Amino acid sequence: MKTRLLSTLAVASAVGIAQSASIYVFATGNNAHDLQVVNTLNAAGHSATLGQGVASFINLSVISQYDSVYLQANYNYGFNWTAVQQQAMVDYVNFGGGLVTAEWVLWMTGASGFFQTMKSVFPAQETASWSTPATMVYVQATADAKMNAGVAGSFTCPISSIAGGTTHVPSVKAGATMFYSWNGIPAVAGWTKGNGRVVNFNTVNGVAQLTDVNFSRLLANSFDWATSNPPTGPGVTGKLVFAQNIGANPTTASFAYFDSVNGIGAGRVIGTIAANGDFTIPGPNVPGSYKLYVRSGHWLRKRVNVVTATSTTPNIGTITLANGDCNGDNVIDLSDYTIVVTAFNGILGSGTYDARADLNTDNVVDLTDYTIVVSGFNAVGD
Ligand SMILES: [Ca+2]
Ligand SMILES: [Ca+2]
Repeated sequence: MKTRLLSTLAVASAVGIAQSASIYVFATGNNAHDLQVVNTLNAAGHSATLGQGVASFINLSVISQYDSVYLQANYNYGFNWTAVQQQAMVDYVNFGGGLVTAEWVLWMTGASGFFQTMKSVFPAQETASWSTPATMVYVQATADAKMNAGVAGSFTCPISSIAGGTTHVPSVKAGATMFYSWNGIPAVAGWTKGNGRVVNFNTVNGVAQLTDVNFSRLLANSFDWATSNPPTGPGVTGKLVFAQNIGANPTTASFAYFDSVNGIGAGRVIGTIAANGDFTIPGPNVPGSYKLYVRSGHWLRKRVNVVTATSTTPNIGTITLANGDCNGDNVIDLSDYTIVVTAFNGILGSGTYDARADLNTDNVVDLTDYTIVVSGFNAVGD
């Protein structure tokens, strides 16, 4: 672990990346492209993981363990997520996750009417207008230490085409920042939403672009920017109880602080959870009253009120998390029921076993797991 950490730091230091983000990369189905993306981000000092296909469901319990998500719709622009699934991504951002998008996300929003729930977190205006320029001249529009690090103030980049190449984003939304422009319109836009940050690119970010030294650095920088700096003040200590679990507990949970008065995000932490549920996490840099949201695995999110201190770490006691949210969208409903039924009688290592359905972690999906979903049916997390 130490060797890996040191080598990661050395790489990060060499290219000047301020922090190393853990990034969940949605798979496009084009392996050469996906590998190029992962390699590009890792070479810049990040830790990128190739995840599930972009058209399939968002598993919030998985992605909430990552600092940032890369949503690529370049090779697959015919799908839409349900409103509940989109809301899960909105929540992920509001609770501190970073989101970076490549085209055709804004185009799907503007031309196909997709992502109508999720678009509230996009800093760029959606559009149906596009073209296929062979190259684009990126011009720095707003100075930002993280976005600009190692990137020329103006550079010409070959633009990939995947059934087209570039959307003509009309403008950024009020409160958003245009970091780079192309012919005066937004090429890279970003803003802060809740505890999280979102960046929209107006291009498909294919292999030709990723082999350009300035563009590959800009894409890596966007994750550096989108990944919120975790708070470093004194936080809280406590114990998590994972309801109806008889096996090993999750080893991590995500915690997000929101100001209890104005509701503004005050930092997100991925905390380490001891085998007995004990945890100690850092807190907002300004001590005070906060709403603290906790979630982990297939347990619903829970909100508790906490008061952080100047130099001590108050014990907030026991937080019990409700079980049964197999697909991690913070609701226990028919989707979760179906996951359990589909995996029923599955034993660890057998064909039908699905860890998401093994709610009590005893390596078998049976009546106990079924009962957990049924008894919690229609429950919604905080
Ligand atoms: Ca669910
Ligand atoms: Ca079980």
